[in-house]
Amino acid sequence: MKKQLPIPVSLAVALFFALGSLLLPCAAQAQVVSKTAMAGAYSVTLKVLPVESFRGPHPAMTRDAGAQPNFINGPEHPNHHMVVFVRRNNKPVEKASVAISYRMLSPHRSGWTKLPVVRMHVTGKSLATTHYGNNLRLMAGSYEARVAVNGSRPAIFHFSLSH
Ligand SMILES: [Cu+2]
Repeated sequence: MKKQLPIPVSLAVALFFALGSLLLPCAAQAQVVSKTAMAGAYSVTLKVLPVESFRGPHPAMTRDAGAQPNFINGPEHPNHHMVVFVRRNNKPVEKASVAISYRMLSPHRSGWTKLPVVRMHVTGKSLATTHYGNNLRLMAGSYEARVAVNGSRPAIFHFSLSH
């Protein structure tokens, strides 16, 4: 019987690269918003990241206080992790009362939504990684977010998501 291995292998390699080039733009778009603004005396860095896990064998996030997380596969089907890192005098603030609200500006304007704010840190890291926010579902569009810390004047952010 004739050996036909070389052709299927080269086909598989070609397919691998063809699929890879299809998947690559998606991976490159694992889009991250990171913006910093002042809320009174506090420096606030807003990040909008891919959704994060709070439970399961290797949760990325450890909840310390505040609201309950919107779990992956929960009723909201969250697709993003919107959080703020708070600093004062260039030091992370590990305990603060943080209020986050947001609205879509386009493609259509929505009312303000309050994000239930979880205080969390990165699992396995120190409390210096403390941040505040939650998983949530956001569609593509442009948004405004307001973040107040310990009753400060809010920091105001604008950001866009392509997916
Ligand atoms: Cu987090």
